[in-house]
Amino acid sequence: MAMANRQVAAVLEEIGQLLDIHGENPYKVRAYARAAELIGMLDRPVAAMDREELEAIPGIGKALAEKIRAIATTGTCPERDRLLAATPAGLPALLALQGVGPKTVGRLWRDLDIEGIDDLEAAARNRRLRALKGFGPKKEQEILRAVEEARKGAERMTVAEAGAIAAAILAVLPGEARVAGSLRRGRSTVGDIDIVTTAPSGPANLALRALAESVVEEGEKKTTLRIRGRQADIRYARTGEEGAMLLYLTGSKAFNIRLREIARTQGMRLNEYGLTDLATGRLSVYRTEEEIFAALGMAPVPPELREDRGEVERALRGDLPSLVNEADIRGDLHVHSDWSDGAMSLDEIAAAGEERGYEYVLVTDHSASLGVAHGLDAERLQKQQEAIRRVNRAAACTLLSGVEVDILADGRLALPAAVLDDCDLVVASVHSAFRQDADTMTRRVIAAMEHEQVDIIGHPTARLIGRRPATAIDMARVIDAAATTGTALEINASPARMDIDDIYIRQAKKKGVKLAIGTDAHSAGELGHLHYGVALARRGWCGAGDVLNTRRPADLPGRCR
Ligand code: DGT
Ligand code: CA
Ligand code: CA
Ligand code: ZN
Repeated sequence: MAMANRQVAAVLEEIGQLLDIHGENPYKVRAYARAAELIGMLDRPVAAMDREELEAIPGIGKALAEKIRAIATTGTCPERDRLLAATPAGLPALLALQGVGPKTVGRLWRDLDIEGIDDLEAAARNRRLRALKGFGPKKEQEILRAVEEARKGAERMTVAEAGAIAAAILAVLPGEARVAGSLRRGRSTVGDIDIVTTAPSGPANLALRALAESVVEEGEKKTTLRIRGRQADIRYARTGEEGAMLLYLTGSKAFNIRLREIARTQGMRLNEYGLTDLATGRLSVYRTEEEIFAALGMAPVPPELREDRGEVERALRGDLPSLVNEADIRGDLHVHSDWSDGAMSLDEIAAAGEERGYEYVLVTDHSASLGVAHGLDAERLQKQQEAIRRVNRAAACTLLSGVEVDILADGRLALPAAVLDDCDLVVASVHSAFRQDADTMTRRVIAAMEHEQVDIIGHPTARLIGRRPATAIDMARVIDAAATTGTALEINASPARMDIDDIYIRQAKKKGVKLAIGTDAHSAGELGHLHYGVALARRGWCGAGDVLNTRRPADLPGRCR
């Protein structure tokens, strides 16, 4: 898997910080920081450069070039693996705290045995930090505030992080296991990970103990772990009886409560073990959720709909909406190439699209303006369009030529209308001046929609999960304007964005606004994030007809015809 430059840069920066934590030579530390900076600024993807080309970059020597090669192809290198193995798992997370750098983390570790955020909080509360030179009561207070802030920010994780932890747990469980909870329901963020397994609890608990950072609670029915700074609940069920447990642990809580009421009205009690007939006291157990829905006289409710937002009544009537499926998707509508900040060449995008069975991929590189590295100006966009035509002569997956044009602070677009006219489809996004007040931001985006050339608004709220809040944009007004201007709204499927969220998707759908799923992929692997966007569309009750990606190229809006 080829890594994008920014990913390689992040790993180099991480190595530099780890070295710094370990109190290594400052020159060595600085060399990594500088290499990260250099690679972040490069035009060409390092994944496509050989060792000699890398060594030709001033500031990158033989040893660094070798590591960069390893990182670009595998995501890591022996030096990083060695450092990570020598560092307590909870230590790097301290770097995220306001006012705490690598040198401080190193001293906290060596002098006070602090190995993570819990240790740090306890030490600050017990006034042990002031034992360190340069630390006083005021600094202790600052640290406590930073810990509190970090806990708030880190409360919910991205679906990618949750998915990776869930996969690690599934891999060690000695038996069948299913993901449940909000992760299975396809929510845009996940609080904790929930898993149902029919594995025997004894051996399973042994395996989990070896995997986890710590075990919060361990039992024959339920085990709770801390793993990679997150929490996971594992529930044990007997083979052949796991349907009720999966239904219960998938939730949501509101859905479960409604379902229990439905069971009550039919003279039954529903819990995580099955359905009990209240008249006879007899418990019936189920292997699948479908059997339980059937026993309640309901159509099976897809996990994405289980929020008690009207789906229970629809399921009882047997007329649940038919939802868009991943198989309906014909292409990706937001992908970056190495013409701006992506890692893939146009050929590689076409090949990756073909591999995924797509009919098309919309190439949407950044426009040139402040804030985005290596954006396209009018001239390079035209050149790219020519290049796309050349690629399309041979490719099975058609590249549509688009652009992700910046919506400037005053609502103007960063490229002239005449240039946008030559694009198949135009995505317009906010990448600057995120703190405008609600009215200014809302008018700004609506002004962009009023441009005849704009087909899709990219990541409408501009949030970055856990890092940047949504802008103050008034989505109700934006949705109305999307309906009147015929502009589609993006469902950005990048786990870091998940923008717009399910509630807005449903509002948009109700008003007849079309949704465009885009992965915002900067590398081939990220094209696989599409399913997160499909899950969001399903959570917004979208059918295939509501989603542009289900259309053939000739039926897309813009100038694709
Ligand atoms: P999260 O973790 O905040 O992203 O959201 P969930 O939905 O995964 O919630 P979680 O982990 O607290 O609980 C998992 C499922 O367990 C939840 O979706 C439904 C069920 N559940 C939890 N608490 C209750 C409850 O008080 N009553 C009922 N009926 N079910 C519950
Ligand atoms: Ca959960
Ligand atoms: Ca849970
Ligand atoms: Zn963007």
